[in-house]
Amino acid sequence: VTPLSSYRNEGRYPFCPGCGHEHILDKLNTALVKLALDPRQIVIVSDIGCSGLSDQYFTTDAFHGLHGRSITYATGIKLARPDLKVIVTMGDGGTGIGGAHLLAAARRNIGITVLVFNNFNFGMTGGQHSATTPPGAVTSTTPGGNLERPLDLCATVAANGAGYVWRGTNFDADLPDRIAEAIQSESFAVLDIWELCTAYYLPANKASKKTLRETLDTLGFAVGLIQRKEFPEYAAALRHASPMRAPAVRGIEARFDSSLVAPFHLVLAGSAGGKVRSAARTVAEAAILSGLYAAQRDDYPITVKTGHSLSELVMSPREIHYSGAERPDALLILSADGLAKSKPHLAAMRAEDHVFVVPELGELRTAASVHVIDPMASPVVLGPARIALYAAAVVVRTLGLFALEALAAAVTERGGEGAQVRLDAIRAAAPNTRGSR
Ligand SMILES: Cc1ncc(C[n+]2csc(CCOP(=O)(O)OP(=O)(O)O)c2C)c(N)n1
Ligand code: SF4
Ligand SMILES: [Mg+2]
Repeated sequence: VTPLSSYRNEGRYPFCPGCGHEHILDKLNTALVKLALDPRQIVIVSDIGCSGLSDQYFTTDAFHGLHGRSITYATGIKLARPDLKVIVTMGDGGTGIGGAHLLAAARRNIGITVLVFNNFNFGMTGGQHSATTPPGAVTSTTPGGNLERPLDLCATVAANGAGYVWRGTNFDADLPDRIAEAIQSESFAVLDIWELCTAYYLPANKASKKTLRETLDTLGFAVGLIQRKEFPEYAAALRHASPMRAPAVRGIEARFDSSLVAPFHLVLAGSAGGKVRSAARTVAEAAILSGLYAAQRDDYPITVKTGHSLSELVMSPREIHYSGAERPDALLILSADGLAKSKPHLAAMRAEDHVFVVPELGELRTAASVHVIDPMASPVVLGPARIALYAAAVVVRTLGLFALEALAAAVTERGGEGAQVRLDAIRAAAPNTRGSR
């Protein structure tokens, strides 16, 4: 891989002027440039809050989830792919809300790096005090001055087994080197980086670079490299101790052909209960059986039994490094829920793209060419749960993505209950199929 001069993308940071988050991210970038890692080997897992906005400004992979839970996602990623460098960006609020996860990660010494953007308050929600707010500090929830003792993050994780622990401020010249060191170490690495929220904390407390140091001294909190020890790293230890615990991967061997020469993006959009995701999975497996790479990304509401169900599929003769399909080559819309959810996809489509719809959505307006699929015209009667697979098979056949036999083979190989009904749905999509309804 050619060394990169930056791991930042074109995006401008959204932070308030002077916010310490911006300095830390620039220093993270310097550290990454210094390490010259392949960006595909790096995952930035962001927490929630202003610090949680960080991942989108980098050309690395990323994951963004719930407040205080970033360490859990990062742990999962590291366990699945120990070869990756996993970096968490989280606020002090996240360390309080996700305190138990911080402790668990330290006890396991899981090999991820956590950068704590410690600005002593919940920046994003209006400057409420957090687990690290210094005594006496004025915040929107401690108008008379904070009465709680701040959490000594570093002492806590160090006592509980973290291999690399450092504390300093965003003003420290050696911060890029320490971040690089932490990423390189095969340990749970925590950098508690003190900085200032210029919107809330700084005006209420007249804080500065100098007062950060004074507060550290007054509290007696250790500064600099606090711990560097070689404890066993959890992901490696787990693989060593019980190799069988790695998830079993069912290999799919290619035995059909595909004429695809470029990545093809297919989106299936329908409703909960419509077996949209399983139809997409069958198409993805058939693509792999046809010698292609395939990636599937699903979207459905937390209330899984109601609302939309949407799958974005990428099928490609080349390795896939991005699994989204913002502008589909083909979009299959199976219901009004699917239509509502796929509006942004539809808006991005052009004349050379294809939209497939069920008859009730036939009036749809789009720049792409519209094909109507009528499940009632299928030569075999399709239960509601098989319409998505039938329609997906019609799309595959109409666009000549690969042979319908590959779809049938995907169903047969997976097997299980209902395989015969799924095979019938696929066969019904063949051009000359005759049957009685
Ligand atoms: C479980 C949960 N509780 C509360 C919130 C609301 N919330 C959003 S951002 C935020 C504060 C973030 O503070 P911090 O983690 O310190 O990040 P900062 O904004 O200071 O960078 C809170 C409480 C939430 N999103 N999730
Ligand atoms: S509110 Fe505070 S933490 Fe958020 S961007 Fe503004 S200065 Fe930074
Ligand atoms: Mg904060």
